[in-house]
Amino acid sequence: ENGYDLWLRKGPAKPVKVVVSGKKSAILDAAKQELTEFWQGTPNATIQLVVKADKSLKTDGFKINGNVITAGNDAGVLYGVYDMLRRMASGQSTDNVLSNPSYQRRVLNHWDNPTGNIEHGFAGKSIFWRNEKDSVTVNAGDLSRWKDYARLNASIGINGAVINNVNAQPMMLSAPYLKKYAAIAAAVRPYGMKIYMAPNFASPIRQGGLKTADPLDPEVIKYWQAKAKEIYALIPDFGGFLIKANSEGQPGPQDYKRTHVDGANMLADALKPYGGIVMWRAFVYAPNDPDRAKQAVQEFMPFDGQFRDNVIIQVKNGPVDFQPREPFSPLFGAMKKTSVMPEFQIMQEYLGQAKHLVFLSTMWEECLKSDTYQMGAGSTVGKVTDGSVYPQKYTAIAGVSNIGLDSNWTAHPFAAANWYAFGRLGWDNTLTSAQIADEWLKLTFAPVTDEGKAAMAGKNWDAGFLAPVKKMMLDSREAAVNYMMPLGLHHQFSAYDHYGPGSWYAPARTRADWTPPYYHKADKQGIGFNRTETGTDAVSQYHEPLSSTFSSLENVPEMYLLWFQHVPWTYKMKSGRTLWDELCIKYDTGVKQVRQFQVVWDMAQPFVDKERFENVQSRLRIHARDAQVWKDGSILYFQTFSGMPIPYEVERPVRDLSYIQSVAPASIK
Ligand code: BDP
Repeated sequence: ENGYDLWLRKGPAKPVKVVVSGKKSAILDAAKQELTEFWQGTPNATIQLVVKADKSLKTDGFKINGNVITAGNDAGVLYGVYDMLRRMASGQSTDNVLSNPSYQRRVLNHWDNPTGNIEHGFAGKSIFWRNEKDSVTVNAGDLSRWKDYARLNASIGINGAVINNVNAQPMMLSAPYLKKYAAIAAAVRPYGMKIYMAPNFASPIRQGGLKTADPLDPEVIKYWQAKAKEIYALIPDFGGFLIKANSEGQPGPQDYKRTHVDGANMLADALKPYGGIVMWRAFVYAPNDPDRAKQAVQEFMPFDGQFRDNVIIQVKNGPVDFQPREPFSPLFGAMKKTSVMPEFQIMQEYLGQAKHLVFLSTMWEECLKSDTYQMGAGSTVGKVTDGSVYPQKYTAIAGVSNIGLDSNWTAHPFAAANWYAFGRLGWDNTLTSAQIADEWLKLTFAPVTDEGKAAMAGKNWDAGFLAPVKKMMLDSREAAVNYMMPLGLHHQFSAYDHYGPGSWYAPARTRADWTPPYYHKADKQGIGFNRTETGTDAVSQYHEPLSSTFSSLENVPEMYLLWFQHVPWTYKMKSGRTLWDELCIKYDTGVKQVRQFQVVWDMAQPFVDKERFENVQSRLRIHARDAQVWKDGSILYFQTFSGMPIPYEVERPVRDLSYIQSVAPASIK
């Protein structure tokens, strides 16, 4: 197995009859074809696919009752088909199923550049672009790859993709590129997917030749209206724009003394006649502010209620930047009159990239289930973004993709579980990670061919493979937190590659908020970022009871301790140990967990094909080595402040701090 089929692997199909009641369409044809190619149920069964209005169904929702799948729209039928096949393959019932999506728009964000490189892409080049400039071409290989991409997405409910980087190039709005967007849109349309674009805010100047990109300038307004018209003539179901404005050097309305509202509403007005939306990112922060974590709320709250109804503010799960652990962004609980959507990062930029085995579902589940207390207890991040706490005309969720041209799409075979989990949580934000891991493992590794099944005869797949590997997945993100940045530490990476440890990294003339010491604030007394009222008071951006809990040294959950507090090295933790001892033990625990993952995987060998087994095994070796570097480097560096001995139950460092510092920031390979 080269891994290309991911969770859509198939054995020889059993014969099945499919009866469709609905107007003929490409999507219904796709639904029928998937059933015919994948059917493993009773031979010669008749499956009915029915499109009809049903008040209990939202757009894309479906019902399954025995052999009948009903939905209000064609895409709903397709999702129902995939769900039926998944249920049959993972041993779940297909009776009385009623399933509606949590979010209307379930969108991948590709950070793909027109050069073909992907920003923090770890699985090869872009599947969409390859540095073609003025003659943008499409070949048969592209078409089949895009079709498979769309199928994989549709099978987990993803119905949209922004196919270029948020650090955007103006050429994306040029005629040859628009033609390619149209070709990609056509390839994914039969699977219910829409294409979106991340345009550069300065495109009126850099692509259109105007003197300004001021959103209130009449020529600029005309430019965007004309672009919208041009795009929709080519792509009638174009989804809309995603904008990174005035952030990390990207242009935006503030360059013209205008506001986020001015910029977002102008674009929203241009897209409105065609039903398009604007996803405006809240990831904005300035180097001169004492606390980066506070800035999104400061910048956006004054505008609550002023955005058009086709604007959604896209908010990263945490207030800083996709760290191994952050508390949820307070912006989720703040806005009440503006649509807000979560942005997760599927690519493991800060979580070991394609080298570490880290199942991110538990992290997203933690975020979605966090209570914001926006309208009292129970206002979880999931509920304040899916329209159930306050009405939003549009609801959406975004995931930064980890997909590239590698033959198995995501390089690390287990990274595909993160793509899968994003889709499943976008469909149902109350799912548990345990269920998602269970499904993914069954679909990805259970034997499907006759030879595969024969090879597994007499072996106990559930006990020998499923249970231990699932546990490994569910523990893997906490392990990464432990060996990288436990107890609420964050952004401790070497330089910009965001892979290895670098708590010491602070070269002259680098923005403070791009260096780890800004975040750990270690000194002789202790460690941690004081965000209580005696510090930056970021705690006040959370509703009660959270603000008091996070301000209290006794009550703050220990997993967020050093995020919110500067704590003495000798402080007594709940375990009875000092903070210093506890910190050392956390790092060490993380390393031990990864060593155990190696054992689990080696024991799983009889159940896995050679190619995927060896792929994962060799990545786990790198994972274990680098986890140890994280532990050694971090403990030895922080020891220069605490001056305290490493507790005896912790494995002695095997590398010198000076060695680790000399190879970072080039990253420890
Ligand atoms: C950071 C990445 C940077 C992205 C930025 C963003 O390091 O490459 O451009 O996020 O989300 O995590 O815009």
